[in-house]
Amino acid sequence: MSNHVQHKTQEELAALFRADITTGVGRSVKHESADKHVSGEAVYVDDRLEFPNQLHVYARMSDRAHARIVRIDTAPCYQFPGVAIAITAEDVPGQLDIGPVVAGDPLLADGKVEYVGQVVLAVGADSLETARKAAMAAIVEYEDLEPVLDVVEAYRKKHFVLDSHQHKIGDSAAELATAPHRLQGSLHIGGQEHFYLETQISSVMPSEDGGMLVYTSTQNPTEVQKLVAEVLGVPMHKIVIDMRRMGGGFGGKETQAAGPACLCAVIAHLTGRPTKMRLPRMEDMTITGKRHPFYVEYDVGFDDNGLLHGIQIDLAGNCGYSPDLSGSIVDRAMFHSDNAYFLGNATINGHRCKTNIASNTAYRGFGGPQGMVAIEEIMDVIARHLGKDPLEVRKLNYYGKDERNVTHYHQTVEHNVIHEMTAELEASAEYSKRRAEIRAFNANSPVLKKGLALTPVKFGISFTATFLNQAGALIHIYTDGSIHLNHGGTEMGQGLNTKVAQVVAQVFNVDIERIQITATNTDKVPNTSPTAASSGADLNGMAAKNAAEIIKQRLVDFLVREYKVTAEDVEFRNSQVRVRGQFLSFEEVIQKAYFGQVSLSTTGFYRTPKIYYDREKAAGRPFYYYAYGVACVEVIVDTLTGEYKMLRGDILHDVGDSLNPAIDIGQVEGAFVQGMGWLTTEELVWSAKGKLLTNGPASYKIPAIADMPIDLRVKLVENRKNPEDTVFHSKAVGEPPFMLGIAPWCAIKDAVASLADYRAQPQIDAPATPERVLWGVEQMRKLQQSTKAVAVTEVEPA
Ligand code: MTE
Ligand code: QUE
Ligand code: MOS
Repeated sequence: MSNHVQHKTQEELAALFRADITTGVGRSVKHESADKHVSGEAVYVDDRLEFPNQLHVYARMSDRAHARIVRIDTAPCYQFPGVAIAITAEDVPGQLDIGPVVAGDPLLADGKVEYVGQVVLAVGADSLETARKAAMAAIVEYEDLEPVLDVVEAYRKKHFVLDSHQHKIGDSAAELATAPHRLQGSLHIGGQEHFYLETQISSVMPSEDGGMLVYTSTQNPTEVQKLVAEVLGVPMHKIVIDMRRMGGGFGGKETQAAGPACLCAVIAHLTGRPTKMRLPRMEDMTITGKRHPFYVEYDVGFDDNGLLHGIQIDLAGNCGYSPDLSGSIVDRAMFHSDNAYFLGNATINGHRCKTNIASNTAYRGFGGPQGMVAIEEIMDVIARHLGKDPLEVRKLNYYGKDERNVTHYHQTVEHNVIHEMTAELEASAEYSKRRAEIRAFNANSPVLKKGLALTPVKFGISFTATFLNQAGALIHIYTDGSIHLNHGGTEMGQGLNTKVAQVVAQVFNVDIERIQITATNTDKVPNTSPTAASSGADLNGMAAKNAAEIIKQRLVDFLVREYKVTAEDVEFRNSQVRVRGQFLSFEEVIQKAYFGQVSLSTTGFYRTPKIYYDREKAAGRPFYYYAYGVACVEVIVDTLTGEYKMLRGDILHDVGDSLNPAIDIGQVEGAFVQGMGWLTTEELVWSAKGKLLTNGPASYKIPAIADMPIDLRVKLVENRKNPEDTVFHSKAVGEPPFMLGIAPWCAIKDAVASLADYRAQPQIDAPATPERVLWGVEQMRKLQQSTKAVAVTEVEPA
């Protein structure tokens, strides 16, 4: 078995050893699946070879927002040849509820429906089309109940899915009463459809002893495993989840991939046949939750310079019909209602409003973007009120470095780099010069108006549910020196597998080609946290590093024994190993270690240090560190139609010491555009009866290539390693740059404000669709005729 090791001469090995290092972290290694993505060969769940005798599952959705179910008759379903089964809530063998944190999400409607789209029954048939026809033939009779569809109504009536929560520092009421200026206002922030290219999908194969093998597109394999076990009423060890890659997740597959998986499992259990459920786009958009829309009320006191004295913000998240992850999502909105600003005396209230729409869920930023939009609106409102450049007010209110650096949840902001980053971008984007040019342009252009905005991002990294900050990994080295790598994270396009492989390549100092990335599988690494909160690489990278270091230490110890040298004599480099004066290839070392009876397989583990949060006291250190970014965007607005075009975007983003600059730049660009889409063209519209009308790409407009800024310049901060002991001193990148997309929204309002000589902030709720921009234009034109302020109320000082 030793024959496959190619024997090189000592000179050859030494030359390889001494060559420039070409592997490991910090390099723009291409995405592990890049070639397959481009050629279309990457296998998603729906591309797998299908199991023989498979059933396709289709869900019949409620067409009522709130109703009691009077009768369900599935007999008509069976008239269609090929139908195997039609199930309702009564057919679920185990637990019906699949709520991720607290109960509230029945797998199938249980006597009542609470939104249009709620799954009432499901049919398994030998084709999707037959399953659909049969499901639509079932008889479902309802008795309508009054729905609550308006978040403000739910907020006023305290119609909540979970209790409200408060963050408090200082005395905002006293400061508000005495501040030189005080303004009150409100803002609606829209939701957002995930629009992952691959819709929710699962494929389930019954296995021995009542077990199930589940292929599913999920960010959270362990939770799907737990919920499939619960709906079947079997222990978790009977269920195996396999997840190779998602065609995008963006938070939408953190909890809501479980429904199709559980429906498939129940039908597989009842029929003994393999099952597959793939949601058509319209069904996916109707059944699953989205980013939470928010309604925000604020009361802010400040001085003549625009410095905050006191602030109260009430954040009312529109959670839809059930809690899902809304507890943590509204928390994160509260945690980010400071963005990069020292609030001083602040009271932040978070409310979780219950409405009769789909249950809103995780979406890139996890509530953080909504909190940050609120404070950015407030910065603009203050600037307009005082006739100042919004950037001046923003910079004035930035957290200080050694003072004015305690947040409203009592965490001290350390290693703040927002000042330097803002200064760098202000210079490279020529902010002042372009500000002057834009004012001159606008003065001479009656219809087309330009706007400019520079906005910061400070985003807390770590799950605020502290226990989730843990990860595991598994490494085997086979006798030919090839490495099998597995970890608890999931690949959704963000490049996590590539980064984790780079980490392992770095530890062993071997070529990345030697490392085989494998599907996330609950058999290999158990009890995983969702791949979320941007922490995939931080947590799983560290767990894999731990595993690799354990094996490497065993190899070093072995070589020390075998060659009677010291550990300092052993060096791994370029897939070779030097043992004092002698050179061995990595595979030779592995072979020798195998024959020396050294274990070449191990698990690794990581938990984030330093963090804690006391929810009772609303204080602690929920975040290990913060990631920062700044964006400067210029827009041109047609004030006759409300249409706009982003002319230029300059971005500077902080990823610490990047694990992979190419992937990180891709994340920054993609997140920025996704954030911009949220706040500009992506509008969710429901009918008066609660039916989602924007249920496909024809009516829901995500950004396309032509919506990109004409000139987009993205840079990563250089030579600024994460001061905390993160994986090779990198910083998380997945979510933070999403909030760079606030700059285009502010730039649009800047352009509109020019119509009233920047004396007032137009009330343009998010998303700033062309219609809303036109309303803003109208407000400014009216203001030109009277001096009365627009939507913001000025309160006289006491
Ligand atoms: N990038 C791509 N291409 N596809 C995705 O679905 N999800 C985002 C972000 N970037 C996503 C993405 C979200 S919501 C999160 S939390 C992070 O990736 C998760 O991955 P990470 O923790 O490994 O960065
Ligand atoms: C950011 C996140 C998540 C979060 C907190 C964050 C997240 C998530 C949870 C969560 C909380 C409690 C649970 C649970 C999950 O919290 O994605 O299972 O019991 O799932 O700050 O992204
Ligand atoms: Mo991302 S919203 O934490 O999946």
